[in-house]
Amino acid sequence: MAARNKAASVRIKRRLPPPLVIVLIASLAALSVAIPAAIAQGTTTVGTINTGVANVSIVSGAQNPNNGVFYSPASITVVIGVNNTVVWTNHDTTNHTVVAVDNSYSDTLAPGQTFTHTYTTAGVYNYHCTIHTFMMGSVKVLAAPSSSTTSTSSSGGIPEFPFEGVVVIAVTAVVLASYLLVRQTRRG
Ligand SMILES: [Cu+2]
Repeated sequence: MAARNKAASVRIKRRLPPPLVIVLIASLAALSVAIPAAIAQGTTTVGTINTGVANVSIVSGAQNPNNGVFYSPASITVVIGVNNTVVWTNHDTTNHTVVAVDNSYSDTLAPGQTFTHTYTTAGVYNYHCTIHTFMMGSVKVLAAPSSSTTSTSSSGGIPEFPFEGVVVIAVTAVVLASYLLVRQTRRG
């Protein structure tokens, strides 16, 4: 039994030249790295949207209705994929709130605190301070321009070509190695 197994393994060894096996294993290893990397690259492209920030200050003295300025700027325009995350910072000496008129978000800011909200749908969004009803602001959200989407995906950190190149080389190597393997086996 043991002798027959040994003979079989010798026969297999003779039929699979080591360099060919190494090429095959290396190719498969390259594929196992390149394919998940390529897939990951495809998904990170989506994740790079919504990175920019627009700032709104709750100015010093905003608690006083005669201050004239409360949220500054009171009206801002942001663009999805460019600067659609708005950060409010309370620079006054008392609490203020940022409450959407449609109640989709609300927060109370103590002096020095910030509140962050990311707008994902184009439209005009009015908000106010529920403590000081004379404090009002609005955010106009514009849809992502098609050119900004393109530049975001192409500047996604990792260039596309090397990954595609590795996949093509690895697939070619696997096919070639398999072909040589079959030819070698048939000859033996
Ligand atoms: Cu207020």
